[in-house]
Amino acid sequence: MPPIKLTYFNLQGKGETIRLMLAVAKADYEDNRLDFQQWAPLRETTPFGHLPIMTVDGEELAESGTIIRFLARKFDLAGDGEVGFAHADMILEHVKDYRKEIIDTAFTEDVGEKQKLAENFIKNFAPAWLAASERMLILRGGQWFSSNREKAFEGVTGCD
Ligand SMILES: N[C@@H](CCC(=O)N[C@@H](CS)C(=O)NCC(=O)O)C(=O)O
Repeated sequence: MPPIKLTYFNLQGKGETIRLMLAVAKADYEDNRLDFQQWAPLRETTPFGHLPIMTVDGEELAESGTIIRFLARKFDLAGDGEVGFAHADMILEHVKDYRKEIIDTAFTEDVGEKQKLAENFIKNFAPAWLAASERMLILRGGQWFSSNREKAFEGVTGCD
């Protein structure tokens, strides 16, 4: 049995960054994808009633940010030193802001409100978010958001 088991839904959502990190690290892991029927009885057994959860050597971890930071440290993807780690972590938090805008828009039911949110996203939020990301990337040398070092990404094309 692989030493790492990731449990999430069969979608990208909050699981995909974790899957990508495990792919980059070439880690042996079980990609346990649940449908909502399978999830219902499991919900109360999880630490915070949410997915993703990840089991590592029998230890159960919850919270996507925690799992991402754990894997970053475990597989040396966290950047160089404390400052390199903080630079990588800044981008994780920045991406969370982006996801939140999209999710809030996608799950808004009122069509007029959804339209307003989508327009604001396209006209204001996304350009500002991208400009800030670009500024940050240039500040760090133009290739990596943290530590400017080559990693073994060859052959990693993402997850299905
Ligand atoms: N703060 C948590 C939130 C996790 C979360 O919202 N998970 C959603 C899927 S993305 C979930 O488990 N939904 C099912 C439910 O709440 O029953 C994290 O970042 O891991």
